[in-house]
Amino acid sequence: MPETATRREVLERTKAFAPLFRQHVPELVEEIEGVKDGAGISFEEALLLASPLQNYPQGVIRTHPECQMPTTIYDIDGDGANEVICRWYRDGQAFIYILDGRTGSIKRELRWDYPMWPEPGHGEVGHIIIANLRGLERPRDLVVTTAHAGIFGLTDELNFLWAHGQEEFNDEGLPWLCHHPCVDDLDDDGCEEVACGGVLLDHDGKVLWTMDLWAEVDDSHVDSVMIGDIDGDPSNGKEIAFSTGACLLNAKHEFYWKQRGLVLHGQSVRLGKSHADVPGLQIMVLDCTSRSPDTYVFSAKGEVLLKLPPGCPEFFDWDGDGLDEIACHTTLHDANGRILAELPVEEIYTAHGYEYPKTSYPPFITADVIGEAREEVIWSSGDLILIFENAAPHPPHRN
Ligand SMILES: [Ca+2]
Ligand SMILES: [Ca+2]
Ligand SMILES: [Ca+2]
Ligand SMILES: [Ca+2]
Repeated sequence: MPETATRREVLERTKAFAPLFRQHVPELVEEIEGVKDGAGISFEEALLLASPLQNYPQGVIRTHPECQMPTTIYDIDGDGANEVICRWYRDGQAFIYILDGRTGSIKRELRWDYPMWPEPGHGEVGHIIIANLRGLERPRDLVVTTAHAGIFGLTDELNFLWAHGQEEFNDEGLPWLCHHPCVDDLDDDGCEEVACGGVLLDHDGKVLWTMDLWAEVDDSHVDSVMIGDIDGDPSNGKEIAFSTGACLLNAKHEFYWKQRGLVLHGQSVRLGKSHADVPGLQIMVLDCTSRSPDTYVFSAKGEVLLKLPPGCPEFFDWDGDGLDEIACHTTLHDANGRILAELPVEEIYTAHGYEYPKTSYPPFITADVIGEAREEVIWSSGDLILIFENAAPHPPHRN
């Protein structure tokens, strides 16, 4: 294969992951070594072969799970260029649109008659999530939520696979509401399930279970859900983290732990790897409703690893070492809570005559947008977008 600059760069970046693989998943390293020897390729090339990036090609941005706009960017038709998939309005009527990312022209549209909450233009709590409901070679489905009105599975051609309205669950007397659901394949059949708080939906929309959230977490709904092999033990499957009550459960809705005493109506549950020496992933939750609200980082066993002042939280790799730092609103922290940087977001917005985005949900995302392994912080309000990069000198390439 020709050694293009991009190929060299990709392989160079992959080298940074090799030590992490050796440290945290040695059993996979053995398999990768086998692939490497069998195929006569380098360790880094074999690592890339095994990478989930195969399903989500470079350049794909999956929308921030707590984004307040029902919008996402993804190459849903697989032609190599990203589409913008959004719920938007034409002459007062809502539509789901698939737009050409290069020109904004409409590729597909679906009239959307399901009620919104709150009213359009007033900070909708809704989502469009890329999913693989049909078990295709790559994700080509959508899960659309309207928060308090329903949840819907759609194909890439905007045909309905299934739909659930709130009434279906309310009739059972069980709350299901979830502002920010999450999709993942919990039973390893190649199709993704949808976790939306007190309900788990199978890929075909069938209700797998419901739970009484008042009984379990003393609340009407779970704002935010994330799924992953959080405890780092693949033998017991993937785990589900709830923001409300800050708790961890398995796919059979058996709870491992709850931190209800610390976190009441938690927001923005996030998963990351900030502590190299703590098994599994770390779980971050913003508690915004206690008398003394804080942001907590928990271990997969529910131990408090870090307590930070309240702020919309996100794990991200600010220094490019493969472990996460923490963005807590405009303050960036290391894994021990030390402040790395304060982003002058309000000052810049004010200086340019823009309103500073004060929302209870993250008005920023983090991503490697300049292509050098470290991740940037991107704030957006109106038509002003701010990208903050780490001002420290770029680290030398690692071997
Ligand atoms: Ca495309
Ligand atoms: Ca499945
Ligand atoms: Ca597990
Ligand atoms: Ca880092």
